[in-house]
Amino acid sequence: MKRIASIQDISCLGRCSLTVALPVISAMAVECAIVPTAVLSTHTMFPGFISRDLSDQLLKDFLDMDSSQIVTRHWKSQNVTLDAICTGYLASPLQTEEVCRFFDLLAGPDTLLFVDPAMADGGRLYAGFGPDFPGYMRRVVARAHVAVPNVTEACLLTGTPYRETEDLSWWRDLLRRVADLGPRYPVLTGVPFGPDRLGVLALDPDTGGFFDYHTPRVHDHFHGTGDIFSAACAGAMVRGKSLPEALRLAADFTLACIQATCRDPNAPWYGVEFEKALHLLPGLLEG
Ligand code: PXL
Repeated sequence: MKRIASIQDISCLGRCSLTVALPVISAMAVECAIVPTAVLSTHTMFPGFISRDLSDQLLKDFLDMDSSQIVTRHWKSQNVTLDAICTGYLASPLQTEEVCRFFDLLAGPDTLLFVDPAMADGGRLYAGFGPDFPGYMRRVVARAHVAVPNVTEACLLTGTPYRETEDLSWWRDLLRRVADLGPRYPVLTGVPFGPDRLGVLALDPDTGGFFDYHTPRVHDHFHGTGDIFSAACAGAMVRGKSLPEALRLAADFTLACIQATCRDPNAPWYGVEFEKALHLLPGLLEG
């Protein structure tokens, strides 16, 4: 069985990050090993959330510590092999460096490095991040084989003023600027294609060609959908799908999760009811 290591926080309530990656990746018949970066009472949209940074468990100062206390060193000592390393929400600038060290130590020649620079949405950084954080996240993005910023994150990573526009040439320029940061395959998520469709835009730097895929837009904001998209996309890639196929599958699955969510006024906070759509994943993988 293929194995993905998912490096992101565990928010105890609010369906995002690891509580989404674990079931989605598992439903794709891929093992999901985890490196929790932080434990939060809820995701950061809830007022008053509490957060405990777990950097000590990840890699920090490993030369000074008993190596058995650090996930990365222990895995290395056990010769763990990983088909992909996926990163999401990182709790501090230090963790962006730790993740790069994790890549150095645990990525083999065929390990897919999949980076979702989960730090912002709707034109704003998530609560708790200072304005310098995108500069740190840029270094993780530079290492990625596949990087999937949403449009806000792409603007912050590239120092581009945030805009809401349906001008595709503007999004293509933004994506080229993300490519300049160094990821092999940059992908923009949450791109509007006209007033009623939303989708992804990817660039193949080898050919300069663009790929896009879009689905009907649900005019509402749901939390955690980016994490669902990333987990499904990475899962599909380790199951042998090409990047365009994986992007299509992930977009279709994310839409199915949104559509499965009742018109519940709490849905934006508690995330989408992806549990109702997990059964679709095996069929999407066969399609
Ligand atoms: O869904 C992205 C995400 C992940 N983790 C935490 C978050 C968010 C978005 O707000 O707060 C802790």
